[in-house]
Amino acid sequence: MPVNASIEYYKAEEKFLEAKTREDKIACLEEMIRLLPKHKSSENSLANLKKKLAKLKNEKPPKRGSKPKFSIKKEGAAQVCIIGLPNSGKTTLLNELTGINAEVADYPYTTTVPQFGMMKHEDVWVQIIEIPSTFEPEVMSLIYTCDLLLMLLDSNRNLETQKKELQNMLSRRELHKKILYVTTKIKVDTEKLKKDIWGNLGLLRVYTKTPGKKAEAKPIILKNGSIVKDVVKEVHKAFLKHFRYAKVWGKSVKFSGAQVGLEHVLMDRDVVEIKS
Ligand SMILES: Nc1nc2c(ncn2[C@@H]2O[C@H](COP(=O)(O)OP(=O)(O)OP(=O)(O)O)[C@@H](O)[C@H]2O)c(=O)[nH]1
Ligand SMILES: [Mg+2]
Repeated sequence: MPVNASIEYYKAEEKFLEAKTREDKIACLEEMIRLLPKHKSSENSLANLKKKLAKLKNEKPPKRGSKPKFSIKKEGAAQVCIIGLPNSGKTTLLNELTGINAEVADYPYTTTVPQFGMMKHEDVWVQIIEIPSTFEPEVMSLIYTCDLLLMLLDSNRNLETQKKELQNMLSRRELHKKILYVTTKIKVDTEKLKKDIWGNLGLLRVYTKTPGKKAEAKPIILKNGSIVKDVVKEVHKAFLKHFRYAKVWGKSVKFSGAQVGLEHVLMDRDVVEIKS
């Protein structure tokens, strides 16, 4: 944020934030550079604006019909997309959640290509993707296949307006996804957020076990509401025919090692031993 900038400067910035085409963005940036107070404390802002301008000017105007599609291979238990207005703290949060080191800067449209990394929560990995705030169709297409949206709301701006704008943008594209709202630029408890992300994915972990041995360390990931039958199918479909009963340890049973049938509903972190 430049020091002592004029109202005109902020108006130009606002226009820049709303600019849709490369040409408009270039024009707005040039205007912002012109209007920026030229003193020592705004040197950084000036350098950032110039960098951004150079980047835009170097970009070839996109050819019609030849836009690259982004496709990111799904990895881990689920895929979560981060969306928010430009400069709302998306990359900062992505870096915090996944430990990657994607570029963060105090100007909008720093991220123009989806950035992604893996978040570890307890013993599961979840893929997190930053959707660039250009909202071009080829980046928005990533949202169709993701499992959850993290919608970032910048606490320095009006929360309701941002929410509306983002929600409208999604519904215009017929993107109806489960949304977890996160307010940024205030202290965010990352561990709690990781827990909330996992909780909102609607998944559960089940550890299989063979008699006399410890449960497997790596969980099988299933949808909430899954039953013993789903675990058996996951382990080996052929076991279904020979299934007799299962022993379960964990939250879904009243006592450890309770005997249950194929229709028994499991809960997160249950241990299951299949008897056939
Ligand atoms: N004080 C503070 N600043 C933050 C926080 N999160 C982000 N910022 C700052 O906000 C600016 C933008 O952060 P980014 O993470 O690059 O935001 P972004 O949404 O990825 O931005 P674009 O990719 O350009 O759309 C940077 O100067 C960050 O340092 C936060 O929690 N607290
Ligand atoms: Mg970014």
